[in-house]
Amino acid sequence: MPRTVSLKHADLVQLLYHLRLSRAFEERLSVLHRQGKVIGGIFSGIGQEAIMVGACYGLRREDFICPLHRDLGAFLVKGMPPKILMAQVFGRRTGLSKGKDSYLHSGDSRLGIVGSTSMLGSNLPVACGIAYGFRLRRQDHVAVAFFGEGAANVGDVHEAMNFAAVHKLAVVFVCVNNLYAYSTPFEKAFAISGVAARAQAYGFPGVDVYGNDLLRVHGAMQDAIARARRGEGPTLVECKTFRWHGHSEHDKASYRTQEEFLEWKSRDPIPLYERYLNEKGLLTPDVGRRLDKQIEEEIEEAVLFAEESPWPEGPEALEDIYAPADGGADDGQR
Ligand SMILES: Cc1ncc(C[n+]2csc(CCOP(=O)(O)OP(=O)(O)O)c2C)c(N)n1
Repeated sequence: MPRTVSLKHADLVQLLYHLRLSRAFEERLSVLHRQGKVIGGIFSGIGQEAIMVGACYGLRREDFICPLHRDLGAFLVKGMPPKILMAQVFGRRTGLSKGKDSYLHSGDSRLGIVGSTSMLGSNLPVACGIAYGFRLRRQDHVAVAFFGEGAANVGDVHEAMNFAAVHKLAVVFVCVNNLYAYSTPFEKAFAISGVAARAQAYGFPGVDVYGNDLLRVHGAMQDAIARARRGEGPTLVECKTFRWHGHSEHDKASYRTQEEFLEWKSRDPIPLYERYLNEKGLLTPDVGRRLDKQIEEEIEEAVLFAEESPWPEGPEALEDIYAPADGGADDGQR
């Protein structure tokens, strides 16, 4: 059971801002995708926001996150400006990869964000490498790697967990268990009831939290992060949740029942957290309106910025492919 989180009132409200920003950003993306304005696929994390916000809120700039395809909220909480992220999905030159790809395959080393490859699970060994670097430089920063329960059965994941355990690396492995890997239900891919139980076999703690409860996720993550900073090694935090949309926006998710979908929709992480804030008297109508207005403006500005941004020129595809040979300035984006 995670310890009780003690956060200042301003932080508690800021957490709601991040939940609502992630939701609003992804809802807008869904519409933009249907309008044909977005390049490539969109892998919506709507319904899972409490995990990204709870895990990343409070991380240092120097800490690194290694998110996967559904973890857009993590980019925003780690400090990625919405307009840069929007330009990325529009495939524009002002986006993260300057138009080389779309969606979440790019990161920004200045913000501590590593873009993912398409190979599920390949981000976990990368997180181990980053944490090993922290060890060599005697820094108490942490690396947080996200993966789905589908990715959990890939060999890279096992290798990374074993390596992190043996070397007591400052890594937190966050398994976003949304019960389906594309159309494969959890019970068709696992003979156990959860992924967290595996941690014991590697030799570090595994924690199972309800992923729609922001404060529970944040509490479990704060414990795991503190342990990592103390040099005591990795933790596996499994967060059970459900994705509301299909695997990607073209997928109608007909492999799930309507009852299951409605049941999980009624467990929306945002009203759950809002009820908590209300009970504490922190979510007055004024605060709610101010947050909504701010988010609406930020998203409008982001869409406008993306739409007005230039497309990349062909030869630019060959720029920024390798690290500068002279060790010179690196703008951090890949
Ligand atoms: C190694 C590997 N195997 C298969 C795929 C194809 N693939 C992409 S996403 C996906 C489902 C992933 O499910 P999960 O890891 O649970 O994450 P979720 O999409 O549910 O967030 C699959 C099978 C891939 N990209 N990489």
